[in-house]
Amino acid sequence: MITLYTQHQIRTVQSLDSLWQYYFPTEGMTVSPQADLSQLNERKLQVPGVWESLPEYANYRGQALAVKKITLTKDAPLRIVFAGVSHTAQVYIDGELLGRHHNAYTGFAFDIPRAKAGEHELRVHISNEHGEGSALHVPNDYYNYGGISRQAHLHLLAQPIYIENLHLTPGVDENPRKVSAKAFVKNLNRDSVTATLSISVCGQTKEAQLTAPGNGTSETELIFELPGADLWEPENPALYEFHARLLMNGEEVVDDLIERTGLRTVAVKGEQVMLNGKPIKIAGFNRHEDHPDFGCAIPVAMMVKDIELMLAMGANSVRTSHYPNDRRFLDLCDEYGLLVWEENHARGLRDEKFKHPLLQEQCMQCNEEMVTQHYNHPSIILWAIMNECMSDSEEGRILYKEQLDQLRSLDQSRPLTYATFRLREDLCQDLPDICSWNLYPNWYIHQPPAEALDVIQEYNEPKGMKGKPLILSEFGAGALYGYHDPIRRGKWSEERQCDLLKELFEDFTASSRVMGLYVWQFCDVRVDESWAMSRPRTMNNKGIVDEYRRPKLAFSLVKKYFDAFLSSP
Ligand code: ADA
Repeated sequence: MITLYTQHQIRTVQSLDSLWQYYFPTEGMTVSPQADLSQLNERKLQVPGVWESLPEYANYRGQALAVKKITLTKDAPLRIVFAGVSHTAQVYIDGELLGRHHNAYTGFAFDIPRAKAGEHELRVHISNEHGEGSALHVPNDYYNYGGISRQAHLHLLAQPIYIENLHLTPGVDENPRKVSAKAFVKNLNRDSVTATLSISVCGQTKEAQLTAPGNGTSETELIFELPGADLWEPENPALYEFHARLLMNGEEVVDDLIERTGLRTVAVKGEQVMLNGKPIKIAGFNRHEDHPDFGCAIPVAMMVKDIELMLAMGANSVRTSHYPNDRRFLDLCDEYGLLVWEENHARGLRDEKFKHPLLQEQCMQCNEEMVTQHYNHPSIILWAIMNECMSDSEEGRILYKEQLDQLRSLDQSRPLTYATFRLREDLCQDLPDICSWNLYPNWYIHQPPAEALDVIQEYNEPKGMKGKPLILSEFGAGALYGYHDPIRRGKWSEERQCDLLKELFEDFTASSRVMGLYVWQFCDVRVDESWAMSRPRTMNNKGIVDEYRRPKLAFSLVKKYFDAFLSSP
């Protein structure tokens, strides 16, 4: 999908990031994709962007049409790429349906093998509704925005055959400087096509002949050894661009794709996570993609600010709670050397929500798109699924196992985990490579943090956690920015948040069993109105900075404990 670095020098790519015309229904919350636009409320909205940025649509949950005129100067095969539409899209060109996509947090694309020169209307029907069509986008402790929330591009292809993806896997023969480069070439022709794949990196070029089946995809692997290359590690996040080219008749370059990665290996060894063969400790934040001015469509400059603030607090990692993130944020993590826990889109789906008939299908699709699109980011050191869903039921175990097996089939180079809070009832601890727990002692329940940790070990070491790395994937407390209560130190005061975090850090960092810590959460975020009674301001206020990234008192406390934890053996 769409990145911060240039992915094509041969293929022509046009950004569609600009003001689009949005059309909202005058009443109710439905609008037909073929609606007469003159009967609708027309507004301008930037892409990427969300309609909640428009004052009159700040609370709008419904449907809208986003329209963009495009002009092609010649007949050409066309690929229309969306890095994310929140949360359900139907894409039309000149009134013809190209396809649908569900889920705000993964990208998608549609191919038009022979688009005609001239002006065309691109029309996207968008819904951010809650309803039976979505098992994952439900009223939740974060907000489901509406709009073309990530970038959009037009790809003008030279031929109806192109390099769809290039997966780079360091660690061949357990050598991080030995890299598998696997190219996926998609053929839009009816008949099979033979071509030459050429891949260059660090002055080396290798080629292979391939035959792409008609209306199908071929997979071609080349192996590179880069003996003089730097490894990717937080202290030196060295990155390398692999330039793949597709040649016809052995000489005419018809397409290209540049993918970037870092040479590193990640593995689990006993209770440790190993990066390039060395044990690491993890200290970081849970971060939602959320901002009061931009919703989930956070500009890159804001992403940079978030990373700088996390680093200023001594973090070396970020958890993409609770969905795959924008590739540009992952690019920044690659460049900063910030380790990433990336997870699929599922939060707190239990009981009736977990039984939703579309749950597994929508999770499996999200898993496939997450891994396929984010595969090359060296900063992603682990994949996760199903935050606080039903890992405490036999039915749930079946779905957890199916999803973890799916991830292992897609990527053998990263360990897997899931975050649970079912201290005594979890039934899946034998399934992941790493065991991860969300704990809120002394916030939701009165319990000494050390006791919670003891319960986790007592009940779960015998059930599969023994001998695996242990991450505390969430812990924290709430505070309203600017609410000070230095004497009583009542709940929601910044002082109380400091007191509770101090207790949590003291107990959790005292345990040599814990190799990873993620504070819940980096910044305050908007939540669904249905959560308002337990969420002052209709916000989740457990941020260490508020929604405008203004630091609370706990900012320096977190830094103190992160620094101590990461510098201790
Ligand atoms: C859970 C959940 C988070 C958030 C947190 C909280 O652990 O995973 O998304 O809701 O609790 O603030 O209570």
